Amino acid sequence: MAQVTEPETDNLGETLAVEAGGHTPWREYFSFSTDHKVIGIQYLVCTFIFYLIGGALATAVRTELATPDSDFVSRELYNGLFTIHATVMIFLWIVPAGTGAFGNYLIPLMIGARDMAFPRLNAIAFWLIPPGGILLLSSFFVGAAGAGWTSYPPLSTTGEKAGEFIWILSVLILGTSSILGGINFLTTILKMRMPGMGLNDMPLFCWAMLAASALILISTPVLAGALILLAFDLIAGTAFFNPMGGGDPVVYQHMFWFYSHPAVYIMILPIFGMISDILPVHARKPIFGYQAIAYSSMAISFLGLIVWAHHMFTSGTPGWLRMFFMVATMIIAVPTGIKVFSWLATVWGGKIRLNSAMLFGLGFVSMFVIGGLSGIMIASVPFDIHVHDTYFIVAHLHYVLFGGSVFGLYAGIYHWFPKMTGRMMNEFLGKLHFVLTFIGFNLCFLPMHYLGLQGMPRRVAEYDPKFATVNLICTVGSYILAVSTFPLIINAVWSWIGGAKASGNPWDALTMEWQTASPPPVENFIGEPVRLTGPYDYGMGDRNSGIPMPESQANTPMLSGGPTVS
Ligand code: HEM
Ligand SMILES: [Cu+2]
Repeated sequence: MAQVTEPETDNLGETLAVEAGGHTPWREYFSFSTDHKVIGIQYLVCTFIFYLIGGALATAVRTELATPDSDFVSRELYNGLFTIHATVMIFLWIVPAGTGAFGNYLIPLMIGARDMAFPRLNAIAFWLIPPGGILLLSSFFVGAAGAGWTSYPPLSTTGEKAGEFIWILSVLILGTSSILGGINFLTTILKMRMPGMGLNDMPLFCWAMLAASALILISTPVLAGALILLAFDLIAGTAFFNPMGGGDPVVYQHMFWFYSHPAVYIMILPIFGMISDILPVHARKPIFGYQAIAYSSMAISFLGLIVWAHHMFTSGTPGWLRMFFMVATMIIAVPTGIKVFSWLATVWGGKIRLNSAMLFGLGFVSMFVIGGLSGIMIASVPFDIHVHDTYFIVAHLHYVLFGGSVFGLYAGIYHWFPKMTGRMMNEFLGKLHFVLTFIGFNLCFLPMHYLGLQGMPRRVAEYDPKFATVNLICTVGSYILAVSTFPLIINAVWSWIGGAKASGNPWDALTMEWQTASPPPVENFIGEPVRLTGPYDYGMGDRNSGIPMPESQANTPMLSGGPTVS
């Protein structure tokens, strides 16, 4: 359990909270703790380690692609590398880091609760991750699965059987973890809010987690079903997906994408929520369009469930059905656009603090817009048929998953690090991290749009020499991207040990997690948490100053209704 640290006196208003708050001893992070804050940090550190492994695999993939010949690794190993790279990045980094790490750490604090609704279930959900991940990586020793992270039959059922089976098992374990987490978030948000906090008084991150959790509960079991049937086909000789025995491989694709399209929103919705909470703080302005952002999360969640077959335009889907999925997919641009314009209106004219958190937040918005635009392009059937299975798709998915998700996760790390550790991060290293990431990322993935339009296929270890120069540029970009993680790692370790002490509320933010000590005491708040303002009432005291209410006003509870949108 957390220990009491030396009392601090530098922050007058907080002495009480700081005295009772405390730093968690190291061994606590290696124990089966049920404290949501410990579990959140366990998730963050553990998934970050997997991210580094996934990144190393990506670097190997790009090294192979630096030249047109297959000279760095064998073709089989290449298939294993990009398959495990993609699986690690999705199931062991973005999904668990967005939901498990930030969801766990922030949700109870933001709604004024003492912990998650089911603390032990929470610990179980986390402790499925390390074994699931290690199992997945161990598949390299038996010949890793090489059918891509989609694992379509018949390729997946006729290739490397042991590796494929391990892949199925580990994804099932990781999916189970995600479902257990989803149940917990849904219950916590709906049942554990502090007295007087309605749904419309919650920070937008909570709304986003509500939408993401609903998606997890509806769609992940379908993936589990598909994988179990696939496992039977693989090892027991059944023919659910094998036409020779009366099965249909396209059924697998339907089941797979019924999960995996929503999975994109399971990854991105928590990030949307984080950005909606980060931008107003560092722009010193109320969020623009609170309700529009909140409800657009729900709309995205619903629409996300009915568009899966846009991944199957070339799978013999009949024309009339393709029209439905094309239109439904394009409609998702509406709620997404609402969010983007609300963010722009939020920062517009604000007193912007261009610190690392804000740089990554703004970087997220711009990179995500590029990914969104190429998304609308490939939603259109004729264009998709043209670029299907080319590098255009690889470019698009990385703009969404790296530009959209990883930039947002980075913003979240810089923003909430002081809360989690009680220490400030170094701004110089943070900015260096941003610049390297931004350059490396765009150098690596922007040219892939061109490669795709020119017809370079994805998932190949060798390619036409006419693509050599552009591929070399991409590979250089990927090395810069790999280097870019060092300033972050150095910064995080160094700041955690010896960074400047953070006050309870170093950013002058208004959401509940900043109204307690950094790091928060064991049960989050000393006494009953009190909500003094809405989550985004910046500048209510003096509209022109762009700073939150003066201390005198902040102590008088002044807001009982929803957040003010002005
Ligand atoms: C969190 C970040 C990332 C995610 C979620 C991610 C996800 C994916 C996914 C899903 C694929 C599969 C595409 C397919 O099946 O054809 C893939 C492939 C690939 N990734 Fe990543 N990736 C990430 C980061 C990176 C980075 C940093 C690099 C480069 C350094 C990279 C390089 C590649 C390459 C070159 C392929 C193509 C493999 C091929 O088609 O042969 N990825 N990635
Ligand atoms: Cu999709």
